[in-house]
Amino acid sequence: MTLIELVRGDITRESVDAIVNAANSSLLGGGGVDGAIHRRGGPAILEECRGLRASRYGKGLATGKAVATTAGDLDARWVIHTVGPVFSATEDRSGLLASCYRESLRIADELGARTVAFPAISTGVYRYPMQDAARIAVDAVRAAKTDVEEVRFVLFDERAYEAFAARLR
Ligand code: AR6
Repeated sequence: MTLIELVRGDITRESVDAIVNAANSSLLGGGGVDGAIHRRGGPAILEECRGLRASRYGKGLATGKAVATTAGDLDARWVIHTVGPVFSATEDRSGLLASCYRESLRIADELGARTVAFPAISTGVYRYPMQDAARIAVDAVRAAKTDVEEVRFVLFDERAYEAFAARLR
């Protein structure tokens, strides 16, 4: 059984084995939580991401997939980068969003991570509606077969926190 916790705050301040990053397929950084993780984690993360682009992900990391790097100066051992879907009003991309959570936990299992912090993937720049994203996130983690003992959703604002809390109840 995986314990699910909710906290309001900045994911870059969390002490966990792995922090999940809402990245983009370039793996080379961006705004939002991605920018915050690279800023606080320092250049070692970007350096490893560049290496991954050069070796395994020449075309970028596909939507719904995940890959790990060092966490640099963050209080974690790894950052797991995953690429959420851009929200579409005409196409159901919930499966891709669920895949981000599932794949991140699979990578966490490979690493031996027992505590993992997630942001609300795709709910910022990628515009996924918060209530839908919260339902997909909570349900995906609940359904996952994983050795991760604790999943912490780290929600940046009250609206995100309330949406996740409502789904968890
Ligand atoms: N801690 C926790 N949550 C945060 C933080 C933080 N420090 N900063 C923002 N959030 P976003 P996306 C919340 O835009 O929608 C980037 O440019 C934010 O309020 O970071 O998946 C990437 O490079 C929102 O609820 O990610 C991609 O190009 C949630 O994190 C693109 O944005 C996700 O917002 C990915 O877009």
